Amino acid sequence: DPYSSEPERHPVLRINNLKPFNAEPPPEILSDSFITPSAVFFKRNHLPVPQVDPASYQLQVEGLPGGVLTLSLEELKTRFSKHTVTATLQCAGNRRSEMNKVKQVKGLNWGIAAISNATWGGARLRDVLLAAGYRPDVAQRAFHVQFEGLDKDVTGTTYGASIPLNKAVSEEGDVLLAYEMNGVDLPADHGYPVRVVVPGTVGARNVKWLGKIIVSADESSSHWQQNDYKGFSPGTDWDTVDFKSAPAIQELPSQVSHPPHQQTVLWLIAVLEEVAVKGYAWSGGGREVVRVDVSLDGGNTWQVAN
Ligand code: MTE
Ligand code: MO
Repeated sequence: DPYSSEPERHPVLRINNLKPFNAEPPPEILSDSFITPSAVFFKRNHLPVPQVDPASYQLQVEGLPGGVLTLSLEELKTRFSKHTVTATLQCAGNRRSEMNKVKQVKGLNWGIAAISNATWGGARLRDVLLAAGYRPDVAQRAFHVQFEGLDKDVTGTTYGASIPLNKAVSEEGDVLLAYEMNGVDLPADHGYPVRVVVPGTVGARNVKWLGKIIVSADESSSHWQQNDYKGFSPGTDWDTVDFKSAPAIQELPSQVSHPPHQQTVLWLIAVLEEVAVKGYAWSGGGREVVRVDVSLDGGNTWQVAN
């Protein structure tokens, strides 16, 4: 059983699938604390959790004029300054159970909590690419930065994804090669010892258990970049879908568009005549939430929350 050495998980997690492990916290936890404790942070694995020895761990960086750069964990931690970024991670499938009520779709039946916040600490991808020989003229032939995980399926194929080179090298992009989550080493489920954190970008590109970085003219050829995590018109179905016709999701599109590019999930706690409204608001692409509108009559009238 490739899943025989999976880490222990917090019993409060709501399990969506056991092998591979997929689970979300009870939604109340999200409003109880802005930072989601790592033990209950949602977990989305496509494959068994790999066991990585930190002493022999190597990160390879390929595709730049400097040739292949190989970094140990120690080198990643000491050669590059440590940055911390607080960022929300959301799975593209978050709230699929609501989508399923409108039209049945494939994929894990997530509730509203396949989304969590953490403070991530690590080296900037930008700094590592510069050390590997990135120069602005590279951008004339390479457009993507591919990531390969160390998690493998039975055929040996690893999880992979890519992001645009622009995002990877942007000073405001805040893309991290994170080795810390909420102040301590990454937990096994979240990519120990190193994962990519791409703030504002769909969860799928935040590759865990990072083994290789490839700067390339092409997007990742992985199944999850090419034949999954894409958006289509409602008339499209699985028998006729042409995956090549749609771009890979990067910034996550809103799933409920009131207003566009934002989504708000609220739950109610009624105490006598007073109603406390709790919930979360999220905005993709690293943009801020500008307003939260609340309707208590099914959307006829709205009030702006303070
Ligand atoms: N990275 C690897 N190596 N393997 C994976 O299965 N899943 C991706 C992404 N990175 C995945 C991965 C998906 S779809 C999501 S939503 C996030 O990791 C989930 O990150 P988390 O488990 O830390 O919440
Ligand atoms: Mo995801």
